[in-house]
Amino acid sequence: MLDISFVLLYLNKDGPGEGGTPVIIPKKDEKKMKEMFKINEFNLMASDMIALNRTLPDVRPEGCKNMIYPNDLPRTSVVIVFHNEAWSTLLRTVHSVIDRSPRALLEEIVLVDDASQMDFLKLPLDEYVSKLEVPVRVVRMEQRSGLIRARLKGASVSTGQVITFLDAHCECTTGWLEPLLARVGPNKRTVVSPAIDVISDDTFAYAGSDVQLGGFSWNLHFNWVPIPKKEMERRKGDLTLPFRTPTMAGGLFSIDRDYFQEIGTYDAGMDIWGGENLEMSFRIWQCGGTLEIAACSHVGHVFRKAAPYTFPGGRSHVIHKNSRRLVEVWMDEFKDFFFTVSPEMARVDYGNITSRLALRRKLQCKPFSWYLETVYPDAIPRHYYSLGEVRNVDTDKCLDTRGRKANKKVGIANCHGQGGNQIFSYTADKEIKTDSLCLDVAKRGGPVMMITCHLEKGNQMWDYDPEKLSLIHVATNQCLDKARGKNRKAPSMRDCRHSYSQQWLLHNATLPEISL
Ligand code: LR7
Ligand code: MN
Repeated sequence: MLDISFVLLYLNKDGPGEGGTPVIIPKKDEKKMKEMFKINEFNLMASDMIALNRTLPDVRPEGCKNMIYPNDLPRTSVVIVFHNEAWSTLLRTVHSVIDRSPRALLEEIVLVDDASQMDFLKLPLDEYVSKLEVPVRVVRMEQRSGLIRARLKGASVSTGQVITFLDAHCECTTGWLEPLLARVGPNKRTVVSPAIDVISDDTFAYAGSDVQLGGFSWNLHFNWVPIPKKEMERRKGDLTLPFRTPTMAGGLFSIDRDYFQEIGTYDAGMDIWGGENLEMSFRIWQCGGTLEIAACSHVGHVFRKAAPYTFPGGRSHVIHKNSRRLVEVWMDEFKDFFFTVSPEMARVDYGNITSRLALRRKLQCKPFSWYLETVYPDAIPRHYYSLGEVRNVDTDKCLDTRGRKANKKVGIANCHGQGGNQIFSYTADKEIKTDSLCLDVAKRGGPVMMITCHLEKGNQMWDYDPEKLSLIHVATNQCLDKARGKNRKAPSMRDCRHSYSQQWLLHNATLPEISL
């Protein structure tokens, strides 16, 4: 790992990946490349070829580049937790922090090794960082603890007035730190994330991206959502202002040290990975804080398609447990909604949450209904006629998203009772909605597409007749029908005949007061 080529590459400004350009691996090395990819679930061979201090493009909005910041910004500790991270990505994160942060603002870097197994992350790491010009401390978890408890450890040994968390495969660009500290400094209850750019897991190319906000899906995973009109208007065209965001991705943010304590740090009962980002987002908003994205701060992150590490206890168990804890503590009467979508979550053993409930009482936090009304109105339908599977009377099969995203046909599959892809809501706005997608028919005879809900009725408006059990698409005046002809895996649209094949059972009609 520490061979001489690293040192040479470190000096080569025309080298691979400079300026954020993609690294192309020669054909002859492809086999080796694929082998190495499995170690971290990113192109380790490419990463290892790139200098630890490579140059990057300046992707900030124009107005950010000449911004003047106050000279009394608070100092920050940067806390980076890792488990079995690659040398090159970890150290490139560290170098990008050191090279692109004003020395006066950087208290220290704290690396928390969450019981990694690779030898190069032991003594060689200690030795390497001891020679850097900024104090870098390495602390080690005695046993695999997960990123949540590792961050708690890092925070507890750090000393800066602000704590800035980063994932272990990031690259900070010019001017990344000042916009974060400039928000947290004067507003102790404001927690700020940078705009997160994409470092390709295949080529390590750096791609600047426009700001998107944080949201969450019905199964309680973080997702990106477009900026709503209201937030755009509040900014009056100024692209340099920070955005308020309903949630944060979780890995990259700055928080005032005292506020981190006051607001209840993290839920230490959460394991390994997942849920802590949404938990902290709800907690901040519901308990009187503000969550923002600083549009002038750009940090890249290697987005991976899979986790390279183990989840002791099983991935799905861990994630359901963490999610269940946040649902129980923060979501009040809305928890049933999430249990319908993820029945497994409703069955998982989630441990003791007494101290988190006590925290919520102590801080006198607002209800989840307030969050949904004020912060994130589009998260889930607050009024709906039904939520659950949509089952065809003739075939006994269910509507199913088949895991497909926007602008694809909705499918049909055997009903499985496991929630997820078979959960649809017939809403008070007369949409058949699954997550942020609505069933949409553009012409007579179909197809039935899943399109981002637009709340403008039109092609997304359906009448349900609870006696005839028919779902009538208003614009075409046709009925949703079973799969027919060549296409056995998608529902069809036919003139209404009220046959069994056009009858659909909507489940879990929880709000009968909504008249049809
Ligand atoms: O057991 C573990 N111990 C750890 O120390 C598991 C992970 N980790 C470390 C890991 O080495 C990494 O540095 O924790 C960090 C985050 O793990 P990743 O990189 O595997 O997670 P991710 O980038 O896929 O996931 C996002 O969601 C997580 C939910 O728990 C965390 O909040 C991550 O920090 C978060 N990453 C980001 O927000 C970066 C932007 C990605 C997006 C969207
Ligand atoms: Mn990550």
